[in-house]
Amino acid sequence: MRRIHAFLTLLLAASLSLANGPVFSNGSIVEVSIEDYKFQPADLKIKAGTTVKWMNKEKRTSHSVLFTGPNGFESARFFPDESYSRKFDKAGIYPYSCGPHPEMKGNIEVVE
Ligand SMILES: [Cu+2]
Repeated sequence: MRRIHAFLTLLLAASLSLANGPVFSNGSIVEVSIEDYKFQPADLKIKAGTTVKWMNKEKRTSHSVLFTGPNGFESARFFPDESYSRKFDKAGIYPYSCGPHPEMKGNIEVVE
C-alpha cells in the first residue's frame, strides 16, 4: 500500500511538472513555432536571460508578436522561414498575441 502511494505521488509530481512545462535556462534559445495560426507552445516558462525565437513555419502568412502587457510593443511582421527573437532579462509575465491575427495568443513566464 505504501509503495502504491509513493508511486502515485511520483506520478502526480510528474504530471504537475508537465503541466507547468519545462523551464529553459539562462543563456539558451527556445523556439516557438508558428504554424496554422497558432503559437506552439503557446505557454512557455523560461529563466531570465533566455532568448525566445518565434519561427514562422506557415506557407505564405506573415505574423508579428504583439506584447499586450505594460510597455507592450509589436515586432515587425515576419514571413515564412523568417523569425523574430527577444531576450527576456526580467522576471515577469509577458502575454502576447499576433498583430494582424488577435485570436492568436501566447504567454511567456520569466522566472529568476
Ligand atoms: Cu498572425
